[in-house]
This record gives sequence, structure tokens and C-alpha cells, in this order.
Amino acid sequence: MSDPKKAADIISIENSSDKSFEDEWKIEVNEWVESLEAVKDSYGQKQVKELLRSLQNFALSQGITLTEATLNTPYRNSIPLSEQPSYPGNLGLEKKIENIIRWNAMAMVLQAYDTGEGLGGHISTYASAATMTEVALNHFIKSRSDDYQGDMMNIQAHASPGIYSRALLEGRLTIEELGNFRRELQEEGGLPSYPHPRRRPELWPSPCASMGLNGVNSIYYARFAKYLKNRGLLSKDLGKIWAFLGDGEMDEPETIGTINIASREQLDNVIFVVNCNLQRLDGPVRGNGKIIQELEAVFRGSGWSVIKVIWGSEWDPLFSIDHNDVMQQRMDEVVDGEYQMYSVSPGEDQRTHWIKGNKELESIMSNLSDKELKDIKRGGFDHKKLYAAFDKAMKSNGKPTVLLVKTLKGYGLGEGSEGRNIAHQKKTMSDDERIEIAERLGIPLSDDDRKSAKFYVPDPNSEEMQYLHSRRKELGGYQPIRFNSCETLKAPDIELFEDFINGIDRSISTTLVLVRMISKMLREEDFGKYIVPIVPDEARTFGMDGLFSQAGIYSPEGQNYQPVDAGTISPYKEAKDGQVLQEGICEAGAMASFMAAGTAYSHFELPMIPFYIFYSIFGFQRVGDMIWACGDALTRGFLIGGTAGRTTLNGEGVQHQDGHSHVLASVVPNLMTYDPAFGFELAVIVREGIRRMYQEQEDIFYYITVYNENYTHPPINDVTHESILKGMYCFKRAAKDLEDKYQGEPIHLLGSGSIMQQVIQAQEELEEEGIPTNIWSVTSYNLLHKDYQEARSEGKSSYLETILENEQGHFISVSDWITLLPDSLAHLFPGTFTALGTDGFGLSESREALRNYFGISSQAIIDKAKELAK
Ligand SMILES: Cc1ncc(C[n+]2csc(CCOP(=O)(O)OP(=O)(O)O)c2C)c(N)n1
Ligand SMILES: [Mg+2]
Repeated sequence: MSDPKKAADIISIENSSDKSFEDEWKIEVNEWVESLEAVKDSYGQKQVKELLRSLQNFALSQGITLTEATLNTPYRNSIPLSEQPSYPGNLGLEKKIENIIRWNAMAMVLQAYDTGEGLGGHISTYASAATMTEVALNHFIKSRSDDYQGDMMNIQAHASPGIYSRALLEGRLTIEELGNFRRELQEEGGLPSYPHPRRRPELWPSPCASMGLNGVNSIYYARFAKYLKNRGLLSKDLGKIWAFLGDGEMDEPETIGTINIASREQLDNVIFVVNCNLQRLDGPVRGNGKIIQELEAVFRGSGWSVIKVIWGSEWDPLFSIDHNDVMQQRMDEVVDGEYQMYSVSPGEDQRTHWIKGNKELESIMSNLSDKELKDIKRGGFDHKKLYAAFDKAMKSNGKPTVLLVKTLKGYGLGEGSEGRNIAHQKKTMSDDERIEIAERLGIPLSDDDRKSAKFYVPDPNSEEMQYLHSRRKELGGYQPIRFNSCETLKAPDIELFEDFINGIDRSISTTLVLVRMISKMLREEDFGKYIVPIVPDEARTFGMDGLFSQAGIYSPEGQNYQPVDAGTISPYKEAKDGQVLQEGICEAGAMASFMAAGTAYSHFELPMIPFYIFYSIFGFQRVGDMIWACGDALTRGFLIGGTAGRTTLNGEGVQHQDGHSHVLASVVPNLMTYDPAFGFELAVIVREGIRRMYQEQEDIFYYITVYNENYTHPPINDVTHESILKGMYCFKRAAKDLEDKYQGEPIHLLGSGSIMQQVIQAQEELEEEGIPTNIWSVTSYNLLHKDYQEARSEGKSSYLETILENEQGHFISVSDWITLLPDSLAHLFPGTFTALGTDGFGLSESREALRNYFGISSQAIIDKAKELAK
């Protein structure tokens, strides 16, 4: 073998046209490969890696970097034929079952189309995903058992017809339900387009039709599983979290932006299966490049184990004669746009383009006829290749795994669909196409039934049906599945919060009141362990850093260093059984943790209570889509918008000062939103939230805003819990003697949150000027509005109308929110209604200046009241 120094020199000679050099170089490379093979045979794989690392280090020391080369492997299957296990199932039967499922999946979309209602659906996504789904469900995805927590199967949303179609054969859905795909309001029942746990709580574990959320949520479910295990709350073996994803979907930043956490936390319980059909909705994902190679580099760079399934078995014999890698080189150079073009071209044209005048490649390809070349399968339709890949993924230890599976969009749907740019939108087919496909899939229906896309269900005693059920029985039960049984948790008695109920003499913010409540709850035996504080690098802002030492920050590795603040009262304590989820600056990840914890009652059978505390402006407008998904996923828990209010959070300016999150929150139907002013209100609201969500198991969740302004808090006195929870109560009536003297119409001041302090001050000053006012505390404009809507639909009076029955005069609402929030109720007030709020962009200024600027200061209230009193 030649001197390595010499080899390094040769590497630097690029694009040499010297023929004799090329030959010499080939011999050199072959010698190196042979030597490496000898090392592998004599010492094993580990030594080969070590040797390559030494070579790389040497090259680096010479200034030669190999970054491009190290992240990508050649464009071929990661598992060589020699390591492919034999297929354990009955392939013949599995293919028959797959064909029936393919047909029924297509039929339900066609039937929906045939109603003429324009409902449609998606045929092409599942057509590309069917084989991988079937191999996974026949052999790998397990369900819950006595000692196994169960896998979670999060599908590619647009492949839902395939899952429905399988559930029909499994007896989990009826023909009528499938016949009413996308018609949920039908009497006999119907099916939602995509995974929708709220409507189908026994089937879909999580909503994933908003592209990108499936990936991030699956990663954080896997992390939460490890969190529960490390904290000793889960005793069963952890299941795997499966995320089936589209290649187009991988462009979403929520997906790619969170994969690093999976490797950092060694989540070998998460498996991504990316359906690389090379297309998204409009056209190719990467026409000018190769999405599989791009994703391979990204995932490898992030420390994932990457398994590529590119080619079907028909290519194996060709690879075995590709001694000089000419075919491999061609595979590496052809781009996705061309591969897509091959899928719609005749074999003959494909061959000409593929060979590109290369004699050696021509000779290799002469082993296939044009027809065989045309029919050659991609890896995603080869059961054996898929089995090998899943099998390897299951054995991963300490690393997350991604399978990059090459498929074809619309596979098996005929020339009008396969690989065409319009495939995604395809919703119907001609009679001839229907007959032809049914024939090819071996569906024993008459041509008339084929034309009307009738469903086909084999006899329950048929071999196919017996096989289908027995495979799932062996794997613990049907999938996907969602569980809804969890023990109820008794809410703490309100006495636990008596320090806040009875008033607080010290000047403190509602944020601090909440932090103290959390701290108290954490100390409760048999209850505290279920609390999950979640923070996105803002704990110090909210005065929550005390929780670091009290509960510990979760880290699967524990703490391998002495923190810089060791020895202080609240050091930065990381622990393997830490309870706080410190998410770093990643609101998407924090929301995914919130969903995992808030649905833990379902997948993990544990009533976990997440408190996710964030800058209120970085909630709904940043991750609103994920909050919406939480509503669908029947998530329970508390979203806490800290540093709320456009003027109460001062100085930080326009990007931080939130005056509208309550308006954004108002659109989530099952979200209970509150804007408390006092410690006792907060205590009543949080305690009731726990009672409703964990004791009564209601499918609701909470959004509560807390502020950073310090003031003292009155005791609850005779204010009823019900009135706080309903959204409004009279906090302080005008002084009787003053009222008797006053000649004008009564004036009512409505306050909420921190701005209540301005209202209280205004009342005092107005009294001094002889103007009496009543103060009302509004804990939730949104809930008052919801109550009004419900009452209206039942023909009753709303709570608001009832409590205002004997009132009249002028009503002035003042809050740190935009006026749209109270204005939605304006018509219900028996008199004039004026809203003072914080419309417009925020500014960097002092609190006082901001309140004057927006017109919500005590002076602004006084001015308005005087104007109305005239
Ligand atoms: C956030 C979001 N944006 C856009 C869409 C609309 N949409 C649905 S499927 C799809 C294309 C999906 O392509 P890919 O992920 O490659 O899946 P394929 O159907 O090709 O398997 C688009 C754009 C969506 N559902 N969610
Ligand atoms: Mg795609």
C-alpha cells in the first residue's frame, strides 16, 4: 500500500484529465478499500471506525476537511442485502390484505366525492404509505399490555383513509361510518377528515393535520415518557412513539428545529418514518436535489440513527455486478425531479436517460427488459426491505431513529396519478380506472360495484381476516388507539390556599401568588408529584427560580458539574428525577411538553398537571396552532401568561407588551380564560380548575394571566366562588351616604387584572369629589361571553344579565387589554358602555406614562366618569 502522505497529496489533484492518472488512482483506491476490508475481517467494525477516524484526523491536520463526505452515505439502502433478515410473515396474505385496505381507502374518498358535495379527501398519500404502514402494523407497532405502556402511533394525517379502512376490517368502524367520510353530522355516524381525538377519542392519539406538529409532539411525548420513568412514576416498560411524516412536511421549522432534543436526551423510544414520495402538494419537494440525502445529513448531523430504504429487491442483483460503482454514481447524481420524471416515463425513455451513454451502465441495465425497468419498485413498496429497516430501528439503543423511505405518490392508482404533480389533489377517477384498479388489486366485486366504489370486507372466517386479527392480537391490540381511563385525583381543599384567600398584607404580584401556590402544591403528599412546572428560560423573570432547588430541573443525565451558584439558597439544580421542565428558549418544545403532560392521563394513565408559564405575548401569537391542537387533543392543564398587560409590563416595548392574548384565547372553545386581579381570585380559579379537570375529568384547559405589579390583596370576604368563576362580581359598592346625595345616573367601574388598582384609586378620588361609583371585578370577559352564547341558545338569561338586572347607568370597563375584549359584551349592559383599553402597538416607557398614553390610568377613568356624571 502506498504511503498515506502520498495519498493525501493525490486527493488534492482534482478533475485531472490524464487517463493514466485516472487508472493509477483507481488502483490506489481499490487497494485502500481492500486493506480496510482486511481490517474489518481481522479486527471488526469498531477498528475500521477507529482507523477512519485516525485518517480523518490526519487529513484535518493537513488542512483537508471532509465535512461534505461525512454526513452523507451513498444513495442506496443503509442495510446491505447480507444483513437483511428473512421475512417472518405470510407475505402472500399480507399483500392481499394490503390490497383490500388500499381499495377501501380509495373507495371512501371516491364515495365522498360521488355525493356531489365536493367533500373529497386524499387518495395519493396513503397509496404511497400503505406498504410501510402495513409492515409496521403487522410486525412492529405494539399496544398496551400489563407490563408494556404501549406504543403511540401518530400517522401522516393525509393518510387517514388507510387507517379508517384497516379499522373497518378490524371491526372497529362500520361501513356506514366509512361511507360518511368527511360527513361527521350524519345520523349513522361519520368520520373526520384527519386525526381528531375530540371527535374520535378511542382512535386518534393526537391531532397532526397541521403539518409539522406531529414531529415535535412525538419527540416531546417520547421525552415525557422518559421523564416519568426517571421520576419513578411509570413502572411499565416504555413504549415507542412513532411519527409517520411526509417529506414535504419536514420543511416545517417545528420538525427540524426540535430534532436535536431527541438525540441530546437519547430518546431511543422515538421512531420517525418519513414517507419520501418526493412530492408535496404543488410539486416536487426538492426537484433540483435529493430530499432523502438532505434529510440524511440533517438527521445525522443531529445525532440520529438514519436508515435509508431507497431501492426494492430487484436492484440487488444489479448492485452485485456494479463492480466499478458506475450505477451507484448515476444514482447519486440523478436529482429528484428526474426520478419523478422516470415514474411517468416509458421504460425505454427511462433507460436512455439513465444510461446517459455510459457503456458499462448500459451493460448492467441490459439485465432488465424495458417493462421490468418500468416496474422496478422503490424501497417503500418492498416488504422485505421495510421489515429490515423497522427491525433495525427497534434495536436502537440510546439514539432516536429516522427511516427515510422512498416511495411514489399515488402508487398503484394508474398513470393519471402516479408521480404526477396533481396527485395530491386527485379526488376522483373514471369508471374505467376504478374497474382497472379493482382488477389489479384482486377485489372480487362486480364491475357495477367497482364503478360505485363499493367497500369490500372479506368473510370473517377467511384466511385474510384471521391473519389480520391474529397479528394485532400478538402485538397487544389494535393501533392507532387512544385510551381514556385514568384514576381521578382529588383536588386539594381550598384551605390549602388560605394565605391567599384571607388577603395578603404584603405588596406582591399575582405572579408571585401563583408561584407560591405551585410551591405549596408541590409539597402536598400524594398530589405534588403530579405537578409539572414548565418554563422556557423565563423562571427568573417570574420569580420561580426557587423551584429549581425545591423541585429540581429534569435532566436525564443528572448534574455532572457543580453549578456556579452552588451554596446559594436557590442553586441551579439539575437532577435525573427533577420535576421542572426547563425548555430553554423553545416555545414550540414547551407547548409540546404541555400537550404531553396534559394528555398523560390518556397515554401514560397518570393525572399530570402541567403549569406552563411564559411571557404572555409569546403564547397564543407564537404557538397558537399548538394551543388549538391541545384543545383537540383533550389536553388538561394550566397555561399561564406571565408579565401580562400592555402597560403593566413596562419598558420592554412593542414586542413584549401583550394587550391581546385574551382575544386570541377567546377562540379556543374549551379553554377557560381568566384575568384575575387578586390573590383570592387566583386561588379559587386554580383550585376549581384542578377539581374540574382532574377530579371531574372534564375536557377543558385553562389560560390565566398574571402580572408583575406589586400591591396588597384584600380577603375574599363574602365574595362567592361561583361569581369569581362565572366571570364577574361586585367588588365594592359606592358609599351609601354619597349615593343618597348624588343626582346623576349611577356609574359603574369594571376592572380586571392589575388595572383594578387604577380603578380602586379612581373610585377613591371620585368619592372625594362627590361622585359615587360601584366597582365590579371582571375575572373573565371571555367566559361571560361564552355563558351568554349558551344562555341565548337555550332561550335563558345570561349570568351577566342576571347580575345586572337591578342596575342601570353608565358602565366603564378598564383593562390592560384591547377594547375588543369587553366590547363583545357591550350590548348586554343596561345603560351606556365605554371601554378603555390598550389598542395599538406597545411602547418602551414607564408604567405610569404608558397608562396615561393608552388612557387607562386612574386619571383617565376619573375624566371619563366626570364626563358621564354631568
Ligand atoms: C401547516 C400546514 N400547512 C399546509 C397544509 C396543507 N397541506 C396538507 S398536505 C400538504 C402536502 C403534504 O406533503 P408531504 O408532507 O410531502 O406529504 P405527502 O402527501 O406527499 O405524503 C399540504 C401543503 C397543512 N395541512 N398544514
Ligand atoms: Mg411527500
